[in-house]
Amino acid sequence: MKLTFSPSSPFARKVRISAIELALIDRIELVPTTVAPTTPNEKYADHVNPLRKLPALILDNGQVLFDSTVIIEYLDDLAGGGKLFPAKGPERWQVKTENALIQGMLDAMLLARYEKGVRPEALRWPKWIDDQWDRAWHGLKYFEDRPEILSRPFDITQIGLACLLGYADLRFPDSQWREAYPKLNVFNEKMLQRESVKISVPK
Ligand SMILES: N[C@@H](CCC(=O)N[C@@H](CS)C(=O)NCC(=O)O)C(=O)O
Repeated sequence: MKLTFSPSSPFARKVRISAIELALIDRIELVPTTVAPTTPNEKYADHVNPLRKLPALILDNGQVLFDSTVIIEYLDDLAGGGKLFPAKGPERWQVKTENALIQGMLDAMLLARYEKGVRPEALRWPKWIDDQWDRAWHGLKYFEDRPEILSRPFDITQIGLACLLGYADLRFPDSQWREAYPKLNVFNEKMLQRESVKISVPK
């Protein structure tokens, strides 16, 4: 299998950590890929993902899976199922909801980052950047207020949160999330002790 990948992408990092934790990483070739708003990679759009986003997983039979959540559910199935996403019951829907929240927070952070880093300076709208960041900030509060999520056995929510906090450090180094959310700080330090999380910190 091939995974379109960039070391700074929190979505690709989620897949990489999941693959390591599920002992599937040796079956996946990481393919460095460049995609960015306003510079269309037409080949990628035509042959991999029409949305021009990474990661995408190209299976050995040529089938292409995206987005990161679909890929991780696929890998979880391949590893026997119920490992990173609970297989059934209320826990399954709770974890899927938490994953949707983290996906939305990451989308908001990426939009804020693109607005700051890609859009020409004269066209930037600070209020819109603040609004996107505010969504991520409230998402962090959701997890700070629910320490039972942070202390559960390792799952997709915890992988997603570790990737999100790593992305905050990379792209929003002045956000002071550690001061505002001390339980998330303790959680993050614990996550960084796992090999899969430690070796994938974005630089
Ligand atoms: N929902 C997607 C989001 C993926 C995504 O936004 N990836 C970013 C990289 S971190 C991307 O490819 N951006 C390029 C663009 O939006 O043009 C997923 O979970 O895989």
